[in-house]
Amino acid sequence: MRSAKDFFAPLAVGAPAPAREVPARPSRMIHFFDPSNPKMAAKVPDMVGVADVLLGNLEDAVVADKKEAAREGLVQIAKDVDFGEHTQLWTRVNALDSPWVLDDLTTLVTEIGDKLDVVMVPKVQGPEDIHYVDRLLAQLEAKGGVQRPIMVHAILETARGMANVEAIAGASPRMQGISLGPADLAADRRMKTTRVGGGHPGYLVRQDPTKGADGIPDYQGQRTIFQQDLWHYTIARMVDACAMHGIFPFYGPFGDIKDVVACEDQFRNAFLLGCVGAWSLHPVQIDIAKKVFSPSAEDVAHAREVRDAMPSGGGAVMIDGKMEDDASYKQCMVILELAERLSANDPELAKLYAE
Ligand code: 1VU
Ligand code: MG
Repeated sequence: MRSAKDFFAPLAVGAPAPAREVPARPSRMIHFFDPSNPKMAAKVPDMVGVADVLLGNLEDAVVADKKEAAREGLVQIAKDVDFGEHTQLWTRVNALDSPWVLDDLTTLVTEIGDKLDVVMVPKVQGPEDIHYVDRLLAQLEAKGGVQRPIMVHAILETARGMANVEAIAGASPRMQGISLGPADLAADRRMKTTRVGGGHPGYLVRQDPTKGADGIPDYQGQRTIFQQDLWHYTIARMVDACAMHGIFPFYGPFGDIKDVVACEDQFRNAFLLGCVGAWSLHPVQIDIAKKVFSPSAEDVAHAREVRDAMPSGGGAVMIDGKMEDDASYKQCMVILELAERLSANDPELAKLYAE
């Protein structure tokens, strides 16, 4: 492990100094597009200012004989498009054991390094994977004359990665965040769901049987079932790992594109547990994420009421029959800080949250 005093030293001569704080830019949705798909690529300029993050995906979902076209397509898009102040450009490179990743990183950092905000690394197994990418990025930044450090985002999609999630989150000052990758993680853990994220009707708790007049339980009678959340433990642990290292947790993909209702539910569960955003795989999921990961006007109004009732941030007061104190004040400040950050970029939200 690096000494604490060296943690923020550049890992290559000529590389920019690592960031001391993770840039807290709105990232409610990480919108995936395949840069080798001409229809998707053509839509990118119109998505600037609409999506918080546009991610040129080079890994899974891009077939092997399109890998180079996707890489070159992303270079072209990054050179041609002005992403403005409010939309970040990210990429997801191929896995570290693949034949493509070295060329992905070399080409992207040296050609468009100054336009890339974050590199998403799939199938991260442990801090050693982040250390490898960290050093390589520093060497490439130095080679390409990149002026600001490129951040790193890990996907949590292996059992070993899960077991190492705290070490991954703290592995480098480049760490921007972690996303849950439910499909690869399910496969790696040998879970028996074939869905890309979301719930499963078989993962449930059933109401106890009612007893008949004879006192015998009626096992065949009507019993309510309650579907449970397959991802609760994983998301909660990821959120803790990210919070303890001051980086951002994200829910990943929701594959049932047509089921916008369940997608909203899954995103909201993640939001309530502490995630700042989710992936959008199709344009229809952008607005779902925007809605879910922006606090509601009611929550913002309530948070302001609590803040105003406790100007010193402490004590205990009653508001609408409920006790509020230092701890609920802090919860309210989380909502207000998020609302402020989002509305600084979005005039519609600013209007919605106006006092
Ligand atoms: O109207 P047009 O025909 O010009 O365009 C289509 C389509 O090309 C376009 N579109 C998109 N544009 C930008 N970004 C996108 N992600 C995107 N998806 C579609 O919108 C128009 C309407 O599309 P559609 O409703 O007919 O949808 P398609 O059948 O064309 O595409 C659906 C899929 C799901 C295949 C497509 O959205 C897609 O490939 N999304 C990205 C998938 C991805 O990145 N997967 C990897 C991340 S998930 C993971 O790694 C773990 C599972
Ligand atoms: Mg994956």
